[in-house]
Amino acid sequence: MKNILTIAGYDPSSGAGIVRDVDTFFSLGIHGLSIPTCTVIQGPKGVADTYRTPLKLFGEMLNLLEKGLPLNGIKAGVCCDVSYIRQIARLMKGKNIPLVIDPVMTAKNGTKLLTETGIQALIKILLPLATIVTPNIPEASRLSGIQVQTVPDMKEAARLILKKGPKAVIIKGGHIKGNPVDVFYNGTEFMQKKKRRINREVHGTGCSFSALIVSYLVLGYSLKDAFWASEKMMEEALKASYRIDKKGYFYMSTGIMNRLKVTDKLEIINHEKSIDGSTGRKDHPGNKAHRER
Ligand code: PXL
Repeated sequence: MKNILTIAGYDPSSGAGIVRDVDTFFSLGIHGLSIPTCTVIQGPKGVADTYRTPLKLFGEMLNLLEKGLPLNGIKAGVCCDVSYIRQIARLMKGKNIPLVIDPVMTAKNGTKLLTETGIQALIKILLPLATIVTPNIPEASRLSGIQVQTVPDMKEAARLILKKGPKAVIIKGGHIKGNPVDVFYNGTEFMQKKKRRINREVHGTGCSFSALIVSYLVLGYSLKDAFWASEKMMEEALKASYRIDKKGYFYMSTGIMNRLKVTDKLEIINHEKSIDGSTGRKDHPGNKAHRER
């Protein structure tokens, strides 16, 4: 079994952050480990507050993992501040495994999830260690220093971000006008994935996407194939997104996409049970459970 560690925020509604990531890892047959940098108080209507994990606790959880647990990949999401970033860099020392960074800076409603000094540290300390970094448009603008509005801007930003150290950059184009386009760049080649805009607000798409990327890398896919496979999986998962409340954001899960198959299996089991009479067939006169129903 391969192991991937996610270091990100904890969202009790399981829409984003470490729960979303771990769900993604397991759905691809990979064991998921998780360490929260913070707890983000939120539900289907968005973020209300955030509380950082005490640094001592965060460090102890990392130390526990470092003592002998083999890691095949690491994903970093919400990093909060410099001290968490330093510890992630320390964890990467001497490890030749994929590190995917989703450089989350704010929540949908504008709540800050990374400080200004945290952004500087992410650029200086984490980007040089990254296999792939997956900013959205505002994050790409911050990381590159240019105002990104169009696909040519995205390409220019990807070139600038790549110079800061990651092996590849994927800029998610959900914020551009018209239909969204995601841009991949590995230093030699650009790839673009044109997408259709869906008319629902889905929570945790960035987390799922970066968790898919690190999973496919750990499964041996090339950078380009990991990008393409993750895009395809996202398409399916978004189609299957659902509400956990009558109102508010939609949620998604690559794990829950197996739900239909599980339901099918249950139907088969129930059908077989009813044939061999073990749960009370209608035409089994001696079956007490049936008579009492
Ligand atoms: O979608 C950004 C994000 C990532 N991780 C966590 C979050 C959010 C936004 O709310 O709460 C834990």
